[in-house]
Amino acid sequence: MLKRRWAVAGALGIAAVTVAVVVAVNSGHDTHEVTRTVGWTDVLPAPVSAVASGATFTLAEGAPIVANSDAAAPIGEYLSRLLGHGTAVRRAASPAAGGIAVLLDPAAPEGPEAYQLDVDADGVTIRARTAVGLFWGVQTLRQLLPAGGGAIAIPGGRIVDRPRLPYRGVMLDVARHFFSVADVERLIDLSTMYKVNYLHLHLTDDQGWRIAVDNWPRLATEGGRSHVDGGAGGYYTKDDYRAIVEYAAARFVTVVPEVDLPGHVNAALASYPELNCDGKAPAPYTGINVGFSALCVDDPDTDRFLNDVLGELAAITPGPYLHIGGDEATAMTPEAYAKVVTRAQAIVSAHGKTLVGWHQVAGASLAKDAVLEFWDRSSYAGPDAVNAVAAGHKVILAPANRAYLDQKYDENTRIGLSWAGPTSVQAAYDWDPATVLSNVKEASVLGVEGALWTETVTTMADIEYLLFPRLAAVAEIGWSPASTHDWAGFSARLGAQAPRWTALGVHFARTGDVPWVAGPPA
Ligand code: TNX
Repeated sequence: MLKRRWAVAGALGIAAVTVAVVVAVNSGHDTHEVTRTVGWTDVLPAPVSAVASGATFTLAEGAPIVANSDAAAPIGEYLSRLLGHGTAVRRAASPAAGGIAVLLDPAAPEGPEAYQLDVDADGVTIRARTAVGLFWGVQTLRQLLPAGGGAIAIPGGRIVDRPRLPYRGVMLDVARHFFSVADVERLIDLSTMYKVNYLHLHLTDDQGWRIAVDNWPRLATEGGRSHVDGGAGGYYTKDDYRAIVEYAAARFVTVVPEVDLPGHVNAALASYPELNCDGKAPAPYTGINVGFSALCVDDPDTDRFLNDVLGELAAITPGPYLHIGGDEATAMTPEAYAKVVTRAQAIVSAHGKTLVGWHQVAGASLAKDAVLEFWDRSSYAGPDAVNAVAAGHKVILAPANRAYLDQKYDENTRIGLSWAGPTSVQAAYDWDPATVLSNVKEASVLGVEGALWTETVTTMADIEYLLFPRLAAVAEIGWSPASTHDWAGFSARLGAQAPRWTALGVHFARTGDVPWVAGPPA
């Protein structure tokens, strides 16, 4: 009972609540907690428009959930599971009194991911032209419910919403340390709360190869055996990978697999002597240096390797993108680099996929649809990238000083690197995709990505600690209109997530710069 009351007071605040400020110490941070009403203005990412009506809807335990089509029904089921109702989803063309309706509606707001959420005294209606729009509407509704569930008053009004940018990504490096399918699934669940719609898996690097390749089995069985600082490593079988792809797809998340080429390949070189120019396999690598390994360019084995690896990955990846890495290949000449990337591009295209590469790939000859992922700290991506953007290539922005979420929050953070940071929550939030690069306008920006490299990250709790709250900042940058940009407003919205994260057992960083809302008690 106490737990429920806290959930209500913390997440919705039915009764008038006084503001209490508690100073606590958490993982070296001085944090302050506030007790206040959470509701309509706390939706994160900030919606395009949200108008409160003053009405109130009371959602009863077991209230009916209605869906109007085959495509809407799974979203109704998803909502039903979230509410813990155990109620079967009913098929009906219009809202049921006292319930929640998820309706595919061609007259709903325009846009591939847009939705409208209405709450009035009789119930809740989410309308969208697409299933994904309904799914995002459900994520918004979740934020109007208490962290703990149960019969509750939902404030009335209307939200009309659509994303600013089509690509809002999170990257997980499973090469420096390996993470289980269950960990990846939990990351998907936590990320979709903030309307993240791409999961970029950095599957291979010097320290480990994490995806099974039938024609080159030792890549996984040998190359997957190490990680940073030694340890057992691990890899995904094709069935594991398919399970992740399927779990993601059911939540409207597209997996972008990355095989990092032509540098960052020590794990591959260590597994197959024939991939090395001198025919000798190097030892496995467990340090954290970069830039020392390279594929042997003119070797036919390298060609066979590229064909098989990219071909097999394309075959198990329903999404449009294959990421081929392309960063920090400093152990080879620019000519050799361009040759391998150009070859990889041809293979990716032959399999009907769109290439994504770290922005250095702009030095190779790319297909028209290839996407550059910008990662540097600078506000200029270099002449090759400038030309590529001028020629029409789109860019995903992962500026290291903003969106590399492996960086420490401050000097006291117990894990994390610091070459591009430290990156406070405010630093992860205070940037604009339209102006971060002097030479790239918003029309060329496909989206944004929060990248979690895992040299210092070994557990799911570590993942959560570095991504939350900062992933929510990057997600809002990608979703919300520029006009909503405001640190004070954002940090208040962010503080309102604390009871939800606590209820979900998320090991988030209670940084000192955010007014974290109290409850529910742990
Ligand atoms: C840079 S930038 C890397 C990764 C490291 C990361 C650590 C880029 C595409 N590569 O290899 O893990 O920094 O912050």
